[in-house]
Amino acid sequence: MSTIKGISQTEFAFDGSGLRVAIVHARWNRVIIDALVAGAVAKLRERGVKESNIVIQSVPGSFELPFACQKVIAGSHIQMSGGGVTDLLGGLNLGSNSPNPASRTGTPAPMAVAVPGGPFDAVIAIGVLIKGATMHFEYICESVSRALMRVQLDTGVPIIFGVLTALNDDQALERAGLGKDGNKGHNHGEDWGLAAVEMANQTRRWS
Ligand code: DLZ
Repeated sequence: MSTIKGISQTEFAFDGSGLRVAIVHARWNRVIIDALVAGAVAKLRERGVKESNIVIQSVPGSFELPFACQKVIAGSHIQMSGGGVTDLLGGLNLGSNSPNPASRTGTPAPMAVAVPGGPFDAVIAIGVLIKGATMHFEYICESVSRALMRVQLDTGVPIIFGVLTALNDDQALERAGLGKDGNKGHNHGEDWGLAAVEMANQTRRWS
């Protein structure tokens, strides 16, 4: 079925089994962030990305996303011992299927060890910016979107733009599938997971 808004499905289901994907997310507006990250991870898994090849890094706010993406692409990251989806700071609520117990309980991830990892095929940058009373929102939206574009063009690694720029809480909740009053909305994190697998595959073809 075609839609007016939102991502339309490709005829081809891209394979994620050979891919390595990083998710870099802000911690502002955490409930919404957690839902978006969980949506992205669910689609990555569905497309066959191995849990050990999904690395999650958090940063304080959306403003920090471009710098962190650049560093993550450059290869500086830490991986949880024990395998599973790697949540570097722990505390991320990925639901009852999360292989990392620390993620479910909200306690810090134990035994974080630095390991060299292979290059990332795609990075998903996730943030939730909600307009306030000042111009802060406009400045961050503008600079973050431009900088994420620059990082992907400079590095050649596709960055999926998972930054919600909402005018109010309800807009952001709806776009994370957490809408109220019978309108749950749609979790855009799922689209970002699919977009990462597609762009990673296409980048290999185009390179
Ligand atoms: C300061 C700030 C404000 C007011 N609002 C948000 C927001 O809605 N979403 C978000 O991700 N981050 C916000 N921040 C934090 C900034 O992104 C950044 O972390 C700080 O200014 C420190 O550089």
